[in-house]
Amino acid sequence: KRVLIFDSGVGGLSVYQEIYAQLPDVQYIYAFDDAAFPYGELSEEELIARTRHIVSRLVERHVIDLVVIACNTASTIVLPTLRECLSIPVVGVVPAIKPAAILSQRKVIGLLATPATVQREYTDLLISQFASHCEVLRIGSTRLVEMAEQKLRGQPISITELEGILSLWRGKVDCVVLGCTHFPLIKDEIIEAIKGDVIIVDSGRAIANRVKDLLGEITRTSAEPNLTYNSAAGNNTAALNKSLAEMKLT
Ligand code: DGN
Repeated sequence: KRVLIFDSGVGGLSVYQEIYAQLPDVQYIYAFDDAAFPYGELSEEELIARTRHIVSRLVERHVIDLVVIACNTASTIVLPTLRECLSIPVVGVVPAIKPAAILSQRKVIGLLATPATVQREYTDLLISQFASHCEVLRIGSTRLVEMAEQKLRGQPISITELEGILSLWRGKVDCVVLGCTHFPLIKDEIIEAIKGDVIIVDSGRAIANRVKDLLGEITRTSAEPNLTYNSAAGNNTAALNKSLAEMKLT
């Protein structure tokens, strides 16, 4: 079986790690559109057109059983279009508002995502459906996405800068939703910057469970390279490759 995992950058690797932990024998293609990174800055029209174009081209060229859109920014807007034009299952990643609303004692949740995701109608819907009894303090940050990319490329990231970005939450939230797939990559730093007891939730494990269930329903097997990178740019490639090797992605 072969799964395509797609994001605008390296964030989808956090989702890949969770899926791989459950399904080590599956073949993976990891594709990231860093020519248009960061997706949080694109208009909805651009994002839909770009994602549809790239993903459908990849599905045409490779034998793929299932697609994971490992990007909240894209998933909260492109899933209906993609499901319409592809004949294989498409799994999306959206902010884990529902578990956070259950886990939060104080009923004050922090949502950390891209500027686009925090403003999406889909996010409003998730909140009104699952967390209407909670206060949700949203922080949309492209800088944080860049910091996650920096970390994976072996560059240091500043906890002081993180503290500044997250200052809205100080002493308020007891549960934080990582609503961007880049953020589990800097989870330790986020915890350090929040200073205080918080539960951190992301969607990785739930996505892995969903992929496992769906793949179980497919019977075809195939034999191709284990992991392929499709990248338009390559700054600090050596450091990035080292991080990928550490994550067992090579
Ligand atoms: N990793 C993407 C997400 O989950 O929303 C965001 C990446 C970006 O381009 N900003």
